[in-house]
Amino acid sequence: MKEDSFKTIALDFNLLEEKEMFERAEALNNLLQKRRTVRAYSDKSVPRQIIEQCLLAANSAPSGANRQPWHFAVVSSAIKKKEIREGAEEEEREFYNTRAPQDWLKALAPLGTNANKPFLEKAPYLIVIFGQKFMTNEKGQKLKNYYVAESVGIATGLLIAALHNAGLATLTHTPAPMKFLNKILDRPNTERPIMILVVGYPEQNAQVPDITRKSLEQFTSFHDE
Ligand code: IYR
Repeated sequence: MKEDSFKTIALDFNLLEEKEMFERAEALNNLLQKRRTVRAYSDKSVPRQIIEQCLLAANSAPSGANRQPWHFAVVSSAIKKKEIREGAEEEEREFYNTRAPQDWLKALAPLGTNANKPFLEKAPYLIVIFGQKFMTNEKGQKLKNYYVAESVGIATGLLIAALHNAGLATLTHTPAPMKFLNKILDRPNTERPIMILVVGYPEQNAQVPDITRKSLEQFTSFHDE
């Protein structure tokens, strides 16, 4: 990664016909419309090379000052997954029994979630995503990163899309607080856990909540003049 000298190379860009542009846009939309958050996983294993390709796709995300301020801890160890489940369920019990305000519990009711998180042990992979507030350069100097939450959010979105495209199901899980993840995965204090991405195949006949997505008119406005 170049630090402070500005150098350019020719952009690799293919200009497409508008018909093909629309077809591609529509095809990706159709693919992503089929993505659903899955909470019931099979324990069938997933080849690591597939996960690696999806991680490389995620790492193409734009980031503040190109610092790529993320770390993806890919967990398949049964022992570590159990520790993560225990840590998460402890926080979730607190959340559901004490911390969560009534309106929040009401908003979650249609999703049918509770403090029990068996998928954290059953799914073949947990990808724990950390944001790096600081990085160390080649000279060992500590540099502040920028737009960390935004950058990690974009990278995570690309990862979810890449995994879905590869034929895998995912679940974003965010027990709070998540500091227990630094300890289990031996990550430094300058890194903040952002979320756990559960990755695997859905259980046979998996059910998902019957939810709808907003229409284009509901979530966009076009400003043409
Ligand atoms: N972290 C909890 C609660 C939860 C919160 C939201 I916002 C969700 O969309 C779903 C769940 C849990 O995972 O159960």
